[in-house]
Amino acid sequence: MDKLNLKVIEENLTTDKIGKNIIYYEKTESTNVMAKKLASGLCHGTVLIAEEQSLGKGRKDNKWVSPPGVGAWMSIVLKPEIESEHICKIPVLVSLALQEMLEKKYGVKTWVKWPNDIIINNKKICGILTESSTKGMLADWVVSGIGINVNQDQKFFEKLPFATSLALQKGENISREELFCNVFFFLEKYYNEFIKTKRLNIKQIEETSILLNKKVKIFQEDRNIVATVIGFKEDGTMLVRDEYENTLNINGSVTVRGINSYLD
Ligand code: BT5
Repeated sequence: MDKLNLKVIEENLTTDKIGKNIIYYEKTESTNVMAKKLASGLCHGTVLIAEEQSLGKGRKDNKWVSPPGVGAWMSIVLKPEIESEHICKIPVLVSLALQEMLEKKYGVKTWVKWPNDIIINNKKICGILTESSTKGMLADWVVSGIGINVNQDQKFFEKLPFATSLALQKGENISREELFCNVFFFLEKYYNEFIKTKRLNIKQIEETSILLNKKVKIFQEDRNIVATVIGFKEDGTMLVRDEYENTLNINGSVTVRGINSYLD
């Protein structure tokens, strides 16, 4: 098995905070579960990395398949000094950072499937699971869980036909150490900017969205709707127009699918 070389990550790190402190597990249930347990005692920018997760988590009760040696399974502990109302912007910010990182560093055309997937060639390459805790009106900590499929081969995706890995897309194996350093760099860049302005770049969200102007199915807790995506808002929500011409504001707790399949 290809094992991560933490020394290589340390030597190539170009960030101030994110990734300076790494907690490494050969195998753990879920880096998000561990990060949430430990978050209060950890400093901003600490990253928990697992070679393998036995119970990797997606949103709600979804599972994230996380075999050893081929993925980038990580949880980043953030300690933003912001009012809790801004927390919901962080998953959007993380998706923008990862989208730009993949395009700039790996030359692959990528899209964001709001609110938490990164897409290449209509397939999911990365999922994001953000969990947080507040103290009064303020954020206490935010854990950004990121799963990137890096070096899995085609066989792995027989059971996940709507997903892919970076290696399959590039036609070559990818250095996971370099990828971690790239993730940390882009995340820190976006995070620092966000902390100054507390704003999201709507133009960028719309330009990188694979959903804009698409007719989609939206699965909410209490109902499902069919609607066309017409834009995104400064608070990280999505604007849609439903079949009755009502404009609705959708928050990130939903699942969005194409009319017939994952995307189409
Ligand atoms: C997500 O959830 O996409 C968030 C995934 C976050 C995973 C990271 S890994 C590090 C950290 N620790 C954790 O325990 N989790 C985070 P969701 O939108 O609910 O998508 C989950 C769905 O994606 C599943 O129901 C499957 O259909 C599919 N899936 C599972 N494993 C996958 C994989 N490796 N690649 C692509 N799709 C996958």
